[in-house]
Amino acid sequence: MGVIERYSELLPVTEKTPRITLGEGNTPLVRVGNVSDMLGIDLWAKLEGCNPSGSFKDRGMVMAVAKALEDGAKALVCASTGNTSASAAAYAAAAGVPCYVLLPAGKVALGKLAQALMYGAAVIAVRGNFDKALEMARAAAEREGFAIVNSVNPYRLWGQRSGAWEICEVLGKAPDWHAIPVGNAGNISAYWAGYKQYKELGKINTLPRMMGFQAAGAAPLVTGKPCPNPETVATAIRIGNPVSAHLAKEAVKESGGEFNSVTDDEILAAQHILSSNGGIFAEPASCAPLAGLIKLKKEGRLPQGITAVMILTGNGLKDPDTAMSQVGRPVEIGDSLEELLEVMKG
Ligand code: AN7
Repeated sequence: MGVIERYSELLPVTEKTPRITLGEGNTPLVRVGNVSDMLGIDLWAKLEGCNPSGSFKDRGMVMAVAKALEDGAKALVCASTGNTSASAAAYAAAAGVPCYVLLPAGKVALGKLAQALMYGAAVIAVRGNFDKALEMARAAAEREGFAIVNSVNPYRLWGQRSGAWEICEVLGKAPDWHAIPVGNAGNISAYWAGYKQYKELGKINTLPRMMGFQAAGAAPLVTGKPCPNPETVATAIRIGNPVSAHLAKEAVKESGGEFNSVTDDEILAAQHILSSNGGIFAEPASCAPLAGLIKLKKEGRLPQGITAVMILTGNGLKDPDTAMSQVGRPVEIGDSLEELLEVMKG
């Protein structure tokens, strides 16, 4: 059962909303034992890379596309740092509706680009950053009457609330801390709305502190002003002027949380720890929260014994180039057993 059917009572769907799904949602929430011990907390990872297109975007995209179909949209448009385009292209393909995706030229991870092209979207590389591409996508959608499926589309945030509901269902409560990467700032806003909705319904008694982590080179919510030239290895969150900044600020303020930034080196170190100590391969942007928790631990600002959930927003396989730049190459041998045994001795 996908997000729409599973949560139809909590979402703004009608009888006319098509129950489309690619099997999104219901992703694993796993305890990361080794890293919990290292940090002195109870750390859980929400594996959003297990969604059909490999990122959390599918939760909201299924809603946005279903609503676009309900409204008779002729085509979908989005700008993207990669994952939104992969997700939009997938659901557009399944729904049989054309999809235009605008990408910052040369700044999208290889796996995501391959996805958008394979799913058959019209892929347009804009010489400019994501913020510029989004401005153009919105203008084109308005001019042509196409459905914009970026998180400015409120149905995206509705669907993304489902992540919070699932976490509460598995833990039987809300976590103390919710640690999440922040780019265009939609997901942190959606999670906060999801937790609040569950509290209002009496399904949970407490709310988490919303801890939003940005890359140091693209940290407008930490510095308090737009970043005209965002730059980071975590290309998914290479965003300088988040459209949902106001909602995200509200979420952080209301929850007593904070925004913080982490350097590219800290992000890559966290990615390596998570994969080699935790067996979980998440893309660089997804590792910003772990990098942030490690940073706070070093600063003595990580309360010990708390339950924290980090949202691993995208699959590590999406960005093979960054991963390969961080690791060695395989040892190559001939077809001799002796040689193999020699190599295995190290
Ligand atoms: C892996 O795909 O903005 O703060 O165009 O791909 O809700 O934007 C991606 C964002 C975190 C940030 N982690 O979420 C896009 C895009 C990953 C992401 C974010 C993104 P938001």
